[in-house]
Amino acid sequence: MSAATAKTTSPHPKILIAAAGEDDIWQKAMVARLPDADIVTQHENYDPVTIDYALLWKQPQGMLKTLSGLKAIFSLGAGVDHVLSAPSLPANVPVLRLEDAGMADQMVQYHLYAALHFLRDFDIYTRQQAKADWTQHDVARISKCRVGVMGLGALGAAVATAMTQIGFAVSGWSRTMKAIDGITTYAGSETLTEFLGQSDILICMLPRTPETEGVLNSNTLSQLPKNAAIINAARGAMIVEADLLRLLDTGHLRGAFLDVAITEPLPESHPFWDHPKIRVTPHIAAATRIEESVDQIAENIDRITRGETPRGLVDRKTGY
Ligand code: NDP
Ligand code: OXD
Repeated sequence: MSAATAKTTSPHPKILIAAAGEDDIWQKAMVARLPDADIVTQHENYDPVTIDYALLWKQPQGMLKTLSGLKAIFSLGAGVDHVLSAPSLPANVPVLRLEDAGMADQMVQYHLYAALHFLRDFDIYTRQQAKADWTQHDVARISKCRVGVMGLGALGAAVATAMTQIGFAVSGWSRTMKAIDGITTYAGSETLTEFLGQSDILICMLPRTPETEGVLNSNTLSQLPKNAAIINAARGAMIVEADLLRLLDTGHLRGAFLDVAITEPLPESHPFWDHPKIRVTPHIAAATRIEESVDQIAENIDRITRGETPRGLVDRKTGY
């Protein structure tokens, strides 16, 4: 048990868990971390007005409307789009997200694999294998391959740093200016064209907000260098799917490695599944690690109880 547990100052908070199919796992972990709290899942009997904290992942519609005494809402993921889009979201309750919580390492692994897929021509060799074609291609120099990371937050910054460590030439783009060792940084929409124009492999690590929805469309994707590749493990809504398909089919883009889609699970008839230039994974880039997450949540409950600002507080104006 960590020192933070011993110092817990919130004696008997009432906590509700609605975590899609994982309520019981979260409940067990939270009970172990906060043994004095009263922790229920959405399927148990509880009085909604007595709930202090809601821990949510894809909560049922209308649930938030019934929780009139909430002190905070915790997203059980890094993204908060599923919470902020709820029509019944109360206006003045703080929304908190998980920061890293074991996800950064996994995002790094996912993006290293995907970037090397393109650097080392595994997309081309996969298509060749289907035709028993033994043609060899020159091996590209990693230092000449420019990786652009959109979003330099808890996950994007870790991905960008890992890319520099294996030798890619890395730049990053964010809303406000960032300084990260070894990375050329850009900020704001006025720099987007310049940033895109020098990204041979574009990684999207943005949150879904009204500003980022559809940011990768015909216009912006055309600003990537010819033969560029895209990796998106953030949210499907950042890409206009029809525009991506068109730019792949016209040959401007070389390929796409996609962990997310506008509709998930990706429908069986979706053109992404069997497109020769697209690799699909089923939203597995980074799973929330429960142990790290319950620590973060418990520490935040402590902070709130002490009247301090919690970690991972979402700005409702920017949407992340
Ligand atoms: P953060 O909130 O820590 O970082 C977001 C970054 O995006 C920041 O650098 C921010 O800029 C930048 N950003 C936000 N809006 C804009 C904008 N309009 N223009 C330019 N930059 C912008 O998020 P995380 O790194 O923790 O997570 C990113 C996303 O990854 C999550 O929101 C989630 O959707 C997705 N995700 C996907 C998973 C998967 O398994 N597929 C798992 C976990 C997360 P600034 O630094 O200036 O604030
Ligand atoms: C998240 C996710 O946002 O898993 O954490 O997508």
